[in-house]
Amino acid sequence: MVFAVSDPAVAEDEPVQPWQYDRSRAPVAVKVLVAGGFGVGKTTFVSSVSEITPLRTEAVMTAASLPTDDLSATPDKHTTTVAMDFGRVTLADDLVLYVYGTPGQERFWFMWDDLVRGAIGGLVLADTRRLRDCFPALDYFESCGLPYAVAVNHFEGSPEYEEGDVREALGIPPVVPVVIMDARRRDTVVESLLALVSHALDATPE
Ligand SMILES: Nc1nc2c(ncn2[C@@H]2O[C@H](COP(=O)(O)OP(=O)(O)O)[C@@H](O)[C@H]2O)c(=O)[nH]1
Ligand SMILES: [Mg+2]
Repeated sequence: MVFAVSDPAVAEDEPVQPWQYDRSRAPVAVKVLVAGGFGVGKTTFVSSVSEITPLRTEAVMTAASLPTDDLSATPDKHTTTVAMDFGRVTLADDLVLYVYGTPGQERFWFMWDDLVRGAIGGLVLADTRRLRDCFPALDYFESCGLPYAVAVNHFEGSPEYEEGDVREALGIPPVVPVVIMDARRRDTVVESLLALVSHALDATPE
């Protein structure tokens, strides 16, 4: 993080003291949420993009969750997020994002009311094989009036739909961005976050 030194008389090799920081030039930090159904790629998304070692709260899934957690689309998944994922990404010199991945399963949704506090927007991840799994996240963001965008995470072997098809299937209004991305590829993850942030800024009253 770069803070400008306000006093030009300070020699470059002298350590910067707290009272010399020009806080008006410090980057703005904003919080965004990444939501969506179980196994849609939220933890992968946060890990791909974070500049810091992401905080994860993964717990190993046991036979006890078999009746409730549908693993048919993600057979290699052995852990699940029980609280949140957390990462940080610098989108521009003056903009830092704190990215919070929500837990996917219904039994952990009570966490969302805490996670949403102070967020400027939410990104809803969608898997085209299980589109209906993102309805709870869409409903939640709509009900609390939080600006959101939809990011389709394409898994190999899943049908490849155009943005317009996904928009229609989910009933997403034209003003809401819908992007196609791959949660494992940082460049596409950054593009989705940029789409969300610019939409959230447009939606924020002056
Ligand atoms: N093929 C493929 N696998 C993915 C992709 N994104 C995530 N995965 C895998 O899908 C599984 C579930 O991902 P995870 O990030 O844990 O989902 P979460 O439950 O939403 O946090 C993991 O085994 C990931 O490695 C993707 O874009 N393509
Ligand atoms: Mg997870």
